Amino acid sequence: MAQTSMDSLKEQLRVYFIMGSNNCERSPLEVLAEAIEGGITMFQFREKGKGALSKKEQYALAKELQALCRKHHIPFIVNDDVELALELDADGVHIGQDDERADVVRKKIGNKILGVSAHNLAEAKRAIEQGADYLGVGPIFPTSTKEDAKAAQGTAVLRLMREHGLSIPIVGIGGITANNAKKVIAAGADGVSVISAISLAPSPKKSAEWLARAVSEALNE
Ligand code: 3NM
Repeated sequence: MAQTSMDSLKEQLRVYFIMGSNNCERSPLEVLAEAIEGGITMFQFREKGKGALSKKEQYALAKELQALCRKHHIPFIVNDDVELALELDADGVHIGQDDERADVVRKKIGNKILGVSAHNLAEAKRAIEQGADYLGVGPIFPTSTKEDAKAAQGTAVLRLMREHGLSIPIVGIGGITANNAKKVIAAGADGVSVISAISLAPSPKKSAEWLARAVSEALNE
């Protein structure tokens, strides 16, 4: 990836909001609209786990959320489902270690954004070799949002990746809030990705604002 596009991806990853209908207690569209008002910089549609919508309902919701993102120039990324991402002409796809290999997905999506979850240095290096544009690294802190999440590993994993010279854009994930976001950036991440800190917040707008402020302060420290 060219340096300029890597730099702009790093900016887009500052406050990366991830959500599916089952992460919200009210209308996902309202939650996303408020999160956008508060300053999120990227959005991932992740309809997974208990209470997830049927394929048909997923498509309809994804279409609406994507339209909102487009209106506000927020990149719209689809979790796991490469076919859905292509059908919607999404801006990118995010895959985990149990999904198709990153190089296979890269061939299918061309130059769309490709994010890969990596839990350790070896996974990170392999994802980069296979064509990832950015990495989601976690869980940094304990999370109850992902049923099969691994044990929290703290910010040390981010430092380790930077110490080994990995310059790819990285977001931390797992249990991140406005109160601990600075630690994630200080350890080497370019941004934070969150589900519940925004989706379940009394005010998604305020929560997004606080996260954006914490990230921007930490980047300037
Ligand atoms: N992936 P919350 S942790 C989707 O470690 C996801 O790869 C993780 O939710 C990983 O911000 C996680 O509510 C859940 O803790 C993040």
